[in-house]
This record gives sequence, structure tokens and C-alpha cells, in this order.
Amino acid sequence: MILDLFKLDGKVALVTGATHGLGMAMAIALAEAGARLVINGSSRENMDKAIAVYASQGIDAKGYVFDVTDEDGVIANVAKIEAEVGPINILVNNAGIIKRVAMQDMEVSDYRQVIDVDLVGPFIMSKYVGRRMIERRAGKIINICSMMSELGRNSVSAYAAAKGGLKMLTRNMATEWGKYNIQTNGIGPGYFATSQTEPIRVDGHPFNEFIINRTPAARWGDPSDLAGATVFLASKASDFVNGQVVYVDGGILASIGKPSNE
Ligand code: GCO
Ligand code: CA
Repeated sequence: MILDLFKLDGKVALVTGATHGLGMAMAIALAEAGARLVINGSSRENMDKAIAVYASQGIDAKGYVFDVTDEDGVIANVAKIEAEVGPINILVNNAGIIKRVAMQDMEVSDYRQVIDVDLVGPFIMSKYVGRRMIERRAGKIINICSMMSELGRNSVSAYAAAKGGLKMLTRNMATEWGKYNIQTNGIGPGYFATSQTEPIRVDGHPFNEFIINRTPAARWGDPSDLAGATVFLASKASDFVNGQVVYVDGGILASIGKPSNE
């Protein structure tokens, strides 16, 4: 059965930053495809709320609170997850932050923090989960990229630098670890209705109209729009797909855009 290729039964999936937003949507998709779900978050309070949301959907998510930029914390928690839940078969590096500040006004410390969470975090997570995947000669890693892996935009210098870097880290991971039967790919979400984009999505904000006009699908993405790509890249169906970024963007990157009166 061709659809069996997409089943994740018996697989352990770890999604970072999965207490809300796109991380949560992708985690739900993996669980619905059969995976045993492990989620990471950086605050106990958000984790407790998230576990309740997953439970309300019939999903028994195991939560681990740690900071993906803290190497010792990552080492300890990866070991703990593998001992308590099982070998991590699927890693989704989703945890990320954004700061929207004009470059000439951005504090160096803020720039560094964005790079740390969005680009160094996936490196640390992948290094330690990857070592175990290498021993087992199997693994799926999905790095959550962005439109800003390809395009610039006013006020997001650090985020664009990090997400462009994450695309190249994805290609390098594919290059180094393909021989160990580890597939590393990216998902590049377009503009999605989440708490992260809430400030620029409010009715009347010029960016709201701009995005709807700029997107061939003529709407913001709904987090559930990521389900198909996530399950595909986590499953056997993608075993010969390596180093790609799948843009789930309603067509944004295909198009130069159009005047607002068209
Ligand atoms: C912004 C947005 C984006 C999105 C997304 C686009 O300010 O431009 O927040 O950065 O979050 O990553 O793919
Ligand atoms: Ca977050």
C-alpha cells in the first residue's frame, strides 16, 4: 500500500518549540501519522498549557523543558528522552525567535540572540541527536526555515541571516550524514497566521494587505497547511530526498508579486 510509506507508527518524533504555533501544528501532524510525540519548550508554564492542548486532541505528548542553545541541557535531555521514551527517529528543529528592528538600530546582543536560537540551536540539537542517529544508521531531521531563507525584508536582518544560514546548514547536514541514512531537509513556511505574525497581521496593518496581495494563494497560511510536508519529510516516503527545502508558501517564492489593483 503506497500510503503505508507515510505512516509513522512506532517512531519517536521530537519537535522543538512545540508549545504553540507552527511547532504545535507540525507535532500534531506527526502524532496523527502515528508517531510518539516528544515536545520541547523553554518554559514550564507554556509546557503545561501545551500538554493540555495536545491531550484535548487525544495526543499523549511527553514534554521536556530545556533551552536548545544550552549545550549541557541538550546533552542531558536528549539522553533522558531516549531513555524514557525511546530512540529519537525524527527531529524537527522548529524553536525560533524573531526581532523586528531596523538594522542600524539593532543591538548587537539582540542580533546574537536571534542567531543563537535560530541557527546555533539547530546545530546543537542536530549534533547530539545526530550522533545517535548515526549509530543507528537511520534518522529524519527537518529544519524549519523561512521565506527569509531566500528573501530579505526590512527590520529582520538577524532572522534572515539565521534562516539563510539554516538552509545551508541543512544542505551541509545532508552532505555529511547522507551516508548514514539520515535525511535532513527543511520546510520553509510562507506567511502563517500564528502568534509570531500577530503584530503584523492585525486588521488595517499595511503588512496584512501586502501579504495577501503578495501570496498567489491570496491568504495567510493556516498552521494545518504544514501537515502534509511535515509527514512526508518525516516518513519513508522521502527516503531519497535529502538537503531540500520544501517551501510551503502559497506560491510566494514563485512570483514577483503584483500591483495592488490587479
Ligand atoms: C516577518 C515574519 C516572517 C515569518 C516567516 C516568513 O516579520 O517577516 O514574521 O519572518 O515569521 O518566517 O517565512
Ligand atoms: Ca517560540
